[in-house]
Amino acid sequence: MIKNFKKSSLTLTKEEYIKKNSNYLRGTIVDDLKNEVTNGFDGDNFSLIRFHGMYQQDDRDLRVERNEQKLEPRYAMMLRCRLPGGVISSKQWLKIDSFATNNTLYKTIRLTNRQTFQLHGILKKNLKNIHQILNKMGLDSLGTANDVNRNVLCTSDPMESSVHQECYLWAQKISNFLLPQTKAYAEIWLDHKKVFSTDQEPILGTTYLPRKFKTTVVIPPDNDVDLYANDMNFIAIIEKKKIIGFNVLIGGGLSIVHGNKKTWPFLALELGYISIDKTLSVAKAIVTTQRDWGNRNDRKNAKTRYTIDNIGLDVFKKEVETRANITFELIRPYSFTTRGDKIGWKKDINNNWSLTIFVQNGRVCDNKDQLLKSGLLKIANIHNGKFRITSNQNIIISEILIENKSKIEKIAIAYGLIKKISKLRENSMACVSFPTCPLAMAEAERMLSMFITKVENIMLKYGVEKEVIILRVSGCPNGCGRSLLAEIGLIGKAIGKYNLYIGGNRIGSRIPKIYQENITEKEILVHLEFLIKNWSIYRKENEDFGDFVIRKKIVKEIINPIHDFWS
Ligand code: SRM
Ligand code: SF4
Repeated sequence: MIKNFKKSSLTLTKEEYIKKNSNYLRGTIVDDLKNEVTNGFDGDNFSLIRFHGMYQQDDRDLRVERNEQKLEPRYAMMLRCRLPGGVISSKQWLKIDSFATNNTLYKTIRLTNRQTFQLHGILKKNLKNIHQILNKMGLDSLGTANDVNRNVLCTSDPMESSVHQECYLWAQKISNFLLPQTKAYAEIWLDHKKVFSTDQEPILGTTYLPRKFKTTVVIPPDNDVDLYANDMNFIAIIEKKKIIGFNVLIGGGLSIVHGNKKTWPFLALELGYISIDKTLSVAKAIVTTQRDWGNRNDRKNAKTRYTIDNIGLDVFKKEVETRANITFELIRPYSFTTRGDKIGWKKDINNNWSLTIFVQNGRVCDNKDQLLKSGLLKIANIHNGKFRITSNQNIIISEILIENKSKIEKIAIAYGLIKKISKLRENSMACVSFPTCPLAMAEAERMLSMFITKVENIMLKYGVEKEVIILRVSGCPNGCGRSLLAEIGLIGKAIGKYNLYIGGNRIGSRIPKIYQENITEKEILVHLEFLIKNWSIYRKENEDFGDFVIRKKIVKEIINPIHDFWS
């Protein structure tokens, strides 16, 4: 039954007109690049550059001061690279590091929880330069933002097994297959000759998707990609060490609007199993169904999960079957047991070594405790292998030849890259938030490290300091830090104030429930002390924190988020 199904009508959102009138994402970006009066982009271009992988931002720490001085906000761009599966070579890393150091305001590299990196603080005049550097290295930033399929995730380390390698190849294949076809990117940033008369978007269409769209390719039992938060997921089914097909899940997403009950987080739902040869046609069918049936009248109701709610999963599934000319088979058995990265040394399939390094909040910089940026640079200079960015904002130095192992280990130790840290810290995550994120309501990245130290002290006090708790912080309800898949999740409400959610599970298949609203960090710590103390005393053997608070009915379990999240 199709309920509340609205076809696009006269009340299309402004974004829809921007896309439609953009001439395949060109707008007047070229003119804006020539305008030296402002460091920003004008009107529609502010939105259109996102399709090319950039966001216009300003330093929020400086806003008031610059306003008082009657200066333009400190505009600069953030660029997000497209890096399906998170793989980047040492050579590429060296160039990225050099650009970050010499041409950005913050001089850091930020690993994201979608297996790529962002460079914050690029002045408009330096944008072409970075695109050309990326292009020379075989990289780009096309489609890493706005209403398209974003960077495709896969289970982190392709060198773990041959199946992991296959999985990585699928992430690349799907990313390339769903990429915008417009030549605008090449024309604007790489100075290619204008060829727009030949532009076509057979999959995305002239107005692209109604909203952002996220994809994963996953090898159980690792759920490091947090697949349940994604629009389209391919869970590998393996026979005789080969991927023979995928279970397909759709409709996950985590963002909400505080107090708006028409928004809710949602876990991806099972559509069925497909054999491997059907993968791209099913991906196309899912994306085009969402393209045609997604809500273009209200961006807060436009993601796949709302389309599914509007029309029903069965109708969505039938349409995908028709478009892909397939019938979904029954879901094949699968299960997840882990989500975090395996920090430290590991041997790979070729008997080379890999070293997974914990990166607090994904921020690659030097500070007094750790020279992470300098250390990675030094390693990149002697390392012939690859770096791999994980969905937990960490980095793997992979394919280390045995003769380089001790050299790399020495550097890693000397620069403070290998450190003993608690399981709590190892599994923590925060979004970027201040000072660059325009949507931030409260601190996230800049508060997390100290906050973790305080929670570590509580855990030590009650003798549970060796345990894992998944704790995550997001600076606003968009939930980029995936707080709504954490055992303890904080979501910013205002400066210094957060909503506290508890009761997610360790593997990321349960949404936590609100426990306290709009409280300060000090108040959160009081609540956490009470909860952790009780957990340490009354938990069953090996019972996780999230499971404990549900069993003890401290919060209600969320079974159907549409009904249970706000009730
Ligand atoms: Fe996000 C918007 C950062 C993963 C949900 N996100 C933003 C922006 C671009 C703010 C903006 O629109 O101007 C943030 C840039 C901050 C900055 O200064 O860098 C931002 N999001 C991030 C990153 C860097 C967080 C991180 O610390 O790693 C992640 C980049 C991923 C990538 O490489 O592509 C990031 N964002 C996520 C996730 C988690 C995920 O994808 O696994 C989510 C929740 C899952 C989901 O999509 O439901 C997420 N970001 C959002 C939303 C809410 C979207 C929605 O459905 O309503 C926004 C706002 C929007 O799109 O309107 C947003
Ligand atoms: Fe910005 Fe909010 Fe995303 Fe954090 S959760 S990066 S504050 S949009």
